Amino acid sequence: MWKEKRFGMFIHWGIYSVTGWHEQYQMHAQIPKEEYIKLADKFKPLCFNADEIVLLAKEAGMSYICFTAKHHDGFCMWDTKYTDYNIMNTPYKKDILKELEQACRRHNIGLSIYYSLPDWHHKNAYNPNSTHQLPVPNKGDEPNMQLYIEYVKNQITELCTNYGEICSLFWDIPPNIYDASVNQLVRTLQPHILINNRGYDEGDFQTPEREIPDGYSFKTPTEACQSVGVQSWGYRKNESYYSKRFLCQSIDKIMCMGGNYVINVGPDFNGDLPEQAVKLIKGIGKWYQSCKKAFDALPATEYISKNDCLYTSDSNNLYIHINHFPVSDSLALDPIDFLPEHAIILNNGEQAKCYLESLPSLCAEGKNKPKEYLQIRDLPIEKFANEVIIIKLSFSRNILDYIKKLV
Ligand code: JFZ
Repeated sequence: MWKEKRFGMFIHWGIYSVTGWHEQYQMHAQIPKEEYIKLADKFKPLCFNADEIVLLAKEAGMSYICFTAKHHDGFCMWDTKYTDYNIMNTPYKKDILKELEQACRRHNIGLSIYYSLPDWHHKNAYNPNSTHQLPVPNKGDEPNMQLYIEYVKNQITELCTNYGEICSLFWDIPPNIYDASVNQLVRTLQPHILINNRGYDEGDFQTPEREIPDGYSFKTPTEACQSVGVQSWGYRKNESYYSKRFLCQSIDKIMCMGGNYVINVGPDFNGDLPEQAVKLIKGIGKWYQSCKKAFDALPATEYISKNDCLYTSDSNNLYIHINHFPVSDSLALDPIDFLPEHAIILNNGEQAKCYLESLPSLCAEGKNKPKEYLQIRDLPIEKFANEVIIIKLSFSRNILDYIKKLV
């Protein structure tokens, strides 16, 4: 189940989108709580169309979305009975989580929920042992972790009861308090759920963020997350966007290591996604869809660290990922000394041109006679300068076993 859900869409959306600055506006701009809550009276995203967003994810080859039910500001994007500070008390007056959930069911997309443990609104939530806290508690706050955990449990019970099957739970910001009863509750309500490691215990999977880790493969189940925006996860009016090439490289690296990946977008105050975000998701999606099979294969870079490329493999197939900046239009694939039966550039489905060639660069000053190795030439590096080129080579035997014997 986890292995199949490779690629997802993270959605950061809350009343902070009205400011168009950052999802942590309240804390960074030091807005007093009484002021900040007025954003709720302005939240009326009439252009929001859950189907449109879910279909965008689906067209990009994603199999789930992860939605911020509650971010650090404490505002709840669902119909909760445990606080009035929720979506039903805005001019919009509709349960946005419900709308997304129904769209997910219509289009067969999984639903995952993000829930922030820092809460800048709830009077018991201030936690000096954690990060992402207000510099000082709000006036009148009564910090009390026991009472706050009760609140979290009540809300999580709603989220795990009223919205059908939840594929994963993304706690945010470790509270540095150990309390296994919280995830136990989640698991009784949602027996198939997977829980990340940012909650009250270690959970099921790790969540590296905005980072491209070293190594060949992850040793624990991993879901990496990354936003299309450099500055913010929530809607930002003057956002700087990552390049398509950078995002493709990041997705490629994480997936070659066997991880899942969620890429984030932030709808604006009208409920629309920024044009550049949509363009990026569509571009990345097209690339991902054509290259998908390379990610269903297993990590193999460890066995063939040649040419700076990344590798994945399933029995007779070897996928070569030109994840680095392509300095030339050819690839020497020594020690492979025979031709594949098929060679396809997944990006456009065209044949890759394979030759057996002796290469001067592989000769050691007349010590060895030139031997012939597999060489791929004329790669479309200009055409796909904004993506990672992935080549599928199909052989008549198990290619990893063979290579392991050669080296
Ligand atoms: C958190 C939030 O503060 C942020 O607004 C966003 O929601 C993001 C997905 O998660 O930010 C983090 C959380 C963890 C790390 C860094 C930023 N971390 O583990 O390095």
